[in-house]
Amino acid sequence: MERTFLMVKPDGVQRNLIGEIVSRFEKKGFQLVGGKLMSISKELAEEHYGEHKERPFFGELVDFITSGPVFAMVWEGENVIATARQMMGSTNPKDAAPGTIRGDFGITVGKNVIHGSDSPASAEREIGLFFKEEEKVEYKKLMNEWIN
Ligand code: DAT
Ligand code: MG
Repeated sequence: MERTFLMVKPDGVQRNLIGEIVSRFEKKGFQLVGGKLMSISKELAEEHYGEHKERPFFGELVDFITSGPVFAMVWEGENVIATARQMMGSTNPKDAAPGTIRGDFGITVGKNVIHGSDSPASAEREIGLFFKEEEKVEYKKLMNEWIN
């Protein structure tokens, strides 16, 4: 079963949006595999956002993501990587459709509430960066028979 890495960013935590965001993925039918409130070190932030190292906003991005606690999560389900990206909305909240997380709760690209892996390769890499094996929980929900 496919897994993705999602993270409520520091703005989302400060604005009390953890519950709202978890609730959207729960109601969709995806399954929570791991979740934790944590602070991100500068080293982890630079590694996580490594693909953006050369971009002009890299410094700001690292400063922002380390500016307060985040809520890191692993979610599981059929096509969860692409579907979660759709539920998040476009990177810049001004282009994100209403009904998406960024469309409903964000205004500027600097503070866009949530991170989500954009491919199977990045999901595997990011889950590995943030979660130890024992922090991911295997369990069955009988409800899944009513979803799939
Ligand atoms: P996403 O988070 O949708 O995967 P991304 O990987 O292209 O987007 O960029 C990572 C984060 O960097 C994004 O969530 C917000 C920030 N960012 C992207 N483009 C930016 C820009 N032009 N100016 C400032 N911040 C930007
Ligand atoms: Mg990205």
